[in-house]
Amino acid sequence: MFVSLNEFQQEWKQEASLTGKILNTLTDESLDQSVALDHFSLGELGWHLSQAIYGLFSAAGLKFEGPERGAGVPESAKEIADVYEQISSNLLRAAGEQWTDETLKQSITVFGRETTIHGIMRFVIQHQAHHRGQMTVLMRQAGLVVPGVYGPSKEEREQIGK
Ligand code: NI
Repeated sequence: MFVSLNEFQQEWKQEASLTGKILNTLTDESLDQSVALDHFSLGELGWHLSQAIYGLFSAAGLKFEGPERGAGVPESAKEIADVYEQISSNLLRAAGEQWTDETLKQSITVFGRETTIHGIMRFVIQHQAHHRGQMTVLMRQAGLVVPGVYGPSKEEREQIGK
């Protein structure tokens, strides 16, 4: 549970930089990689992270600029990474301006589910980590070198072992 806004902002910065590591490793050619035809592709998952940040925090009452309305998944990996970085910093700024430590305890209903502002913060972080995990598998299938997230990746471990 986040008891202070600063605590969330610090954790978000760390998590966003981990997500940035993943998104900045994607290539345009890798975006179509998926486990099976009717599953999310790597590009869709990357784009979904920005949409989820915007969708969930907007539903929680935060006013900030998100991805363009109705915009489809960009064909450029760089654009997916750039939009994520922009939305992530918009989120941090808006939360700092519009919310206080007190706000975090407010009860809210988001998509029919009763929660609190701090509950949404935790949910968005966990949701993002969940999809990042899926993405690293698809990245390996696409032949990309996977960066470590909460610990070294296979490639990084091999590098250390040398
Ligand atoms: Ni999701």
